[in-house]
Amino acid sequence: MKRHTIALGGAGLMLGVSLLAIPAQELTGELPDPPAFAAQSEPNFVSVGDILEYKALPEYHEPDWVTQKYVDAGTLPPVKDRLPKEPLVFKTGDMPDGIGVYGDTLRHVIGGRPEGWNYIGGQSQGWGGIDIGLSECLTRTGPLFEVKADELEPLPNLAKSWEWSEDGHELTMHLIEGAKWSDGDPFDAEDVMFYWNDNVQDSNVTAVPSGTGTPERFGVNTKLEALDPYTIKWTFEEVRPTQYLYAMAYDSFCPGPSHILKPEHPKYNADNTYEQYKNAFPPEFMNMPVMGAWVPVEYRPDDIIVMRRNAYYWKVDEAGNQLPYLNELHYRLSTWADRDVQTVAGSADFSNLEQAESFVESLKRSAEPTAPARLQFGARTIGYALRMNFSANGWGEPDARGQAIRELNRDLDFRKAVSIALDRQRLGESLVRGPFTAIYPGGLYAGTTYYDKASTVYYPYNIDAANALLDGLGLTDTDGNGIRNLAGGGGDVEITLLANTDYGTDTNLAEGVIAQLEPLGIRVIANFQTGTARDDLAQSGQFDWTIERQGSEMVSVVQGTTMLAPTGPRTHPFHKAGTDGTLDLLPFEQELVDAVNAFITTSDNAERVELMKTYQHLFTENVYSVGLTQYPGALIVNKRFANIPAGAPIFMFNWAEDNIMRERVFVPADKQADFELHPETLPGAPGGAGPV
Ligand code: BQZ
Repeated sequence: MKRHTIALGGAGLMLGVSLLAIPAQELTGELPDPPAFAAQSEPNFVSVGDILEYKALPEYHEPDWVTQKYVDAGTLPPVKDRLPKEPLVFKTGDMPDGIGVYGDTLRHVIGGRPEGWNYIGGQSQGWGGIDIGLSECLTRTGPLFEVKADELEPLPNLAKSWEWSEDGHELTMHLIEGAKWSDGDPFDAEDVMFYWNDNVQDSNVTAVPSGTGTPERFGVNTKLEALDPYTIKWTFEEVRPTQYLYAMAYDSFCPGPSHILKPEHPKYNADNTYEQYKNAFPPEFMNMPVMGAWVPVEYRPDDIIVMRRNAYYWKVDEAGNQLPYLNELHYRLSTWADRDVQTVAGSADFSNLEQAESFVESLKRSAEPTAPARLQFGARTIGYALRMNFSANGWGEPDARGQAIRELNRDLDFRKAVSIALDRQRLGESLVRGPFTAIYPGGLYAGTTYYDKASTVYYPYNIDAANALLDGLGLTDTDGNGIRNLAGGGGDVEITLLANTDYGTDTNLAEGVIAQLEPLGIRVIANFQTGTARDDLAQSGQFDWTIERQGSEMVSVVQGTTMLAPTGPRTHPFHKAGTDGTLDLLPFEQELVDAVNAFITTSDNAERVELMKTYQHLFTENVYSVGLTQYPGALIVNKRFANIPAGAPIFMFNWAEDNIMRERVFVPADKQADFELHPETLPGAPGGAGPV
């Protein structure tokens, strides 16, 4: 690997070295291959039908204490009456350790904090698997990591089956029949339509905390209607856009309990504002009705959220045992780095090792024979990029300085200068040395399905050319203070860089970028915010640049596809519509949108491969975002747990909290620990103080 010379100090700028405009092709270079790094285990690839089916079983079972303390006491219906006509049945053949037993607790540690329980109204529960567990969605994609590549399609979930019309414009979906919310209220199309009509379609609501619940996520002018309580029908402009089945999974189509949300929604409650609707169920509100396997029964601020098994959960194993096997979940409210430390030490049970700075210590501790947890690295699916705000027509309402930066962000020579002023090798090594990090030029990740190296344009480190490009843009230091000025005698070039302080990696990379851009003579100012505040600023366009750990769209392409380009006014993470509702796309952005839309509407795989090559070339040649570094994550799980699928990645179509299918994870009887805080209890009534 060619060592980069240390960047010239500001002096390099003072020389006023204004090289002749360098032809674009001389700025490109050969992208180094990522260091060899083999994932430590591979999935056992299966078909969708090998994982689950929906069918009635001759008998059903539940933990003995549920029968004795609740059913026999007449406070809970018998388990067969709490289950749907045809429950979702997990097939034993796909369960690594087979049929499980009831008992024990899965102890998570998380770095987020709950805003409240109105997920579809835009509230975060603190991440780390809480919302993934609560929010069951029409389809499911997390477990697709183990599905054969040529049979890839979202798993059925709340939607148990679907069929396309002859002309491919209509998709009829059949919902599971007879499933109930954790308070016994029936789940049906009313919940689906409340989510679609009064959250996705209502622009006053940020549907789901990541903001992905936008109409265009499901196709422009797409319609959805309920034909009966268990049948819904989608109508698309495109022909057979199977892509949207991925959007019907987490996080963008997970209906909420309409029976308690609707009365708080301003459309049905004239006394409520949208803010009051969003905040109607604060973290203190217990036993929020969920479709997930566990229900929040205890919340202690900055300490813990405790969840107990949902007695109405609508999934079973092939022996008829109602899931989940685990009675209780904990979410210790700490930091993300502490999640790694506690899981490796054995005081917690699960972590996505995703901050490269923790790799060496975690590996060392996990290698000890007495280590309580097993650690397994997967593929390089964690990637960071510097993203620039491309909106010049008002998104985020920038001031004059911010507007000037937006204009610069839209200039390719400016983006190239920033890109080639960064030493990606050093940035990666600043996180962790060894074969982990790889130079990431932006776009789709190396090593993933649709990645094509030949279509990837790489602009290697070249500080002199970077300075020359900025000189060529007229950004010279006219007042001699060592900082370039905006063209035409403007003020200093000052750029704010938004980063998430919940993660050391995010701020470390931000600081590395700030330091490496000093020789360019532009002042980059850290705007470090905690998770929720950062997410809000990023989603509302209040940033110049952000350091971003990217989503699944850069890994799988099929998950979050519409986010790959500004395909709608509110779909793209760093280019949303301005105050007039329009998108001021640059020509290459329109070409990206066209490639993504064509990808969505074709089912011809060869065509899709070619479209993603076009996408990758456009994205990287135009430095749509400035790729920084890419590295693998590792799943750390306490050794007492069984049914952890081989090769489960921490992040691919979704996070590992979904991928490992926690509802069928168990602890063998002879390994069970006594961590339950509310043993032999069930969640109480909605709003109730705690378990009963
Ligand atoms: C995993 C994940 C499960 C969100 C969140 C958090 C938010 C983002 C992102 C990850 C956390 C963990 O990621 O880092 O390992 O457990 O929760 O949801 O970063 O701030 O907004 O997109 O998923």
